[in-house]
Amino acid sequence: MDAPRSAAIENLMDERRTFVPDPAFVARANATADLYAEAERDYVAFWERLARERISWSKPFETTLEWDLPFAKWFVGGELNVAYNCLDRHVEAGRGDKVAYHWVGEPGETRSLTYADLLREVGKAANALRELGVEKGDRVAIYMPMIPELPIAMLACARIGAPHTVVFGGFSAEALSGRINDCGAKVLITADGGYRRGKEVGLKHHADEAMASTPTIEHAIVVNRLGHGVHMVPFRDHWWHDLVGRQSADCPPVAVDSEHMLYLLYTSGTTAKPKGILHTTAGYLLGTSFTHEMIFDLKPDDVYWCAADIGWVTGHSYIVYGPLANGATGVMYEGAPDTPSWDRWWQIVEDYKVSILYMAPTAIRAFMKQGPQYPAAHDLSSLRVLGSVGEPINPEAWLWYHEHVGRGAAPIVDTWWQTETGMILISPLPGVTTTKPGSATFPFPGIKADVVDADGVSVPLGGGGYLVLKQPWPAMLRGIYGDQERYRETYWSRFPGMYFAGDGAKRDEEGYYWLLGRVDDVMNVAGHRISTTEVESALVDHRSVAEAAVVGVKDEVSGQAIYAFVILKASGEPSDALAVQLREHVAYVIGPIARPKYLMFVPDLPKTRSGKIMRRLLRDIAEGRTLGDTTTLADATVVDTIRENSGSAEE
Ligand code: 7RM
Repeated sequence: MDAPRSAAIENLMDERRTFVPDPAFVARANATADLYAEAERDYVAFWERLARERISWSKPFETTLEWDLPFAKWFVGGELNVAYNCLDRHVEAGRGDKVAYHWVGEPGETRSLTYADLLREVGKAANALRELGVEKGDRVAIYMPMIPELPIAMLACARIGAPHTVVFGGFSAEALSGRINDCGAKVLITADGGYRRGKEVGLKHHADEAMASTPTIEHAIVVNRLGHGVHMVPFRDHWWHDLVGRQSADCPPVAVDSEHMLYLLYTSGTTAKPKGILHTTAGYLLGTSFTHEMIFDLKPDDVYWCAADIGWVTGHSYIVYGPLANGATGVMYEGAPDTPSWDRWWQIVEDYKVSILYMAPTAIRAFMKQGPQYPAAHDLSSLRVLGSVGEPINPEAWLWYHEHVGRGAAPIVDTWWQTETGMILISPLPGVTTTKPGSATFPFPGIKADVVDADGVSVPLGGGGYLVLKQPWPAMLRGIYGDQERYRETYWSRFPGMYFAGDGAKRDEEGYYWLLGRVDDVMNVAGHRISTTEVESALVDHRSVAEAAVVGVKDEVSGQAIYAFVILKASGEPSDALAVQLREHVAYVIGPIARPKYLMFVPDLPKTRSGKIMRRLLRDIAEGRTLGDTTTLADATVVDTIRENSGSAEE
């Protein structure tokens, strides 16, 4: 049980089930093991070949990589346009009639847009931005629900070289104005509102409140989604259907430098002000499109559905830029998975014959909680690849996804990456990689990762530590907007010469990577550094548990003690006896040191809009403090409910 002193995080779980690729899948797979060998020989030459093959350049690049740590420039000297690569070239090649998006609104209406439709709408929106005085380099803020005008607005910006910053529709006026002011956006594109859980959610009044304190905003464009009118400020506000509606569809794409800023996406630091993560053009387009094609095994006739929100980086890279650059047919859904009922997603899969489905573990666990009868009631036989992103996926959730959604046949790709990395960096390649439930498996070809101890020394296989990246990659962030010192400090100072992602990880004896959660969340129990992920997975391993979150709370004896918050499956009944049983279950599965001292049954957990559990707030609750920053919390009522019950934890 005693770990060597250098162990940064202990390795407690031992998952031994493996899934070998199906030979029929292997025979048709896009990816082959050769990719690893090619990238290993010379990663710069590897990306150079791909950039020349995959991107349509207005001017070819001269130098593949200039690496002045921590600043990378990829494909130096090249010029291109992202919207051209995502739209025009497919239409020019005769694929204008192919559907780019099947869109489903929450109330039930549908729209399908072909590549030709999208090109036309993007051209008009780009001309509208031009009319409002937006020029290459000017920033545009976007605050919208999940409607087709959202990707259209992003591509319109890309077409004229105006970087966008998308702000989640669920964020407050204050969050919106803070981001607008940080980047000095000139125009805001928004909507009157959208639909969520059967209700109308207004956006324009938040946008108005934000614009009261954003001196740089000159104009707003407003999509009419709800249709019963909102206050419009004369000369500042314009209806999308008026302004965009009257434009010509012809808007020549503006060629920009490879390193031209494509967008900013703000990540909320826990304490400090949000960081504007800066992404540029060519490397990002290459990284997202190539990983999308390989990791999801995209074929021309696939129907691909990434069920994320576009306001999250997952939507930027894997709903908009990667899939469109690949000419994919995608599904886009506006609303919640439980509206009007828990089989909404499975109905969409059946209706559109979705073949590739990409979602977050939080959604998988929510479906698990409801029970397998919902997916079982639908024809899901079209599904052939399943993806997971956003958090570690517990082995039990992985197996549930495999069995009840993938019918035991579709390979699962557990994809690790971040807003900062732009593209997936650790993932299986379907048809190549033997998977293990709960492991993101191996770094993508061309990616050099490692697990190091507190001194930055590589931890031998079988041990846990800090996940780092040791080589630049094309879609990496180019910095934090307006604060390159903070960029250096945040990502490159903990381990000199390495990018530190903030995540813990371990590798097993075969070199498989297992993500262990944020290192800030690691618990220290009597000198043992225990990851939240492993204890949570041990809880979810119990047949009654759908989801769990654990945190370390101050303890006089052990320094910290483990406090578990548990959501039961619909079939489970909370009881003192079950609480005891669950704590023993953890001790049995991974060892007595990890047995939670406290356990509380909860109906829900505090999460961000992208579904990540906010353990920081759970710590505040468990230790009886007032709550810290809650601006990114998806549903504020959840913490109140937990707080009211927190006196009743089992000990
Ligand atoms: C894509 C995204 C990044 C953080 C990251 C991790 C966690 C994401 C996985 C994962 C384990 C995964 N961008 N994370 N994917 N942990 N396995 N497959 O989520 O910027 O919003 O978050 O999310 O902690 O650092 S993000």
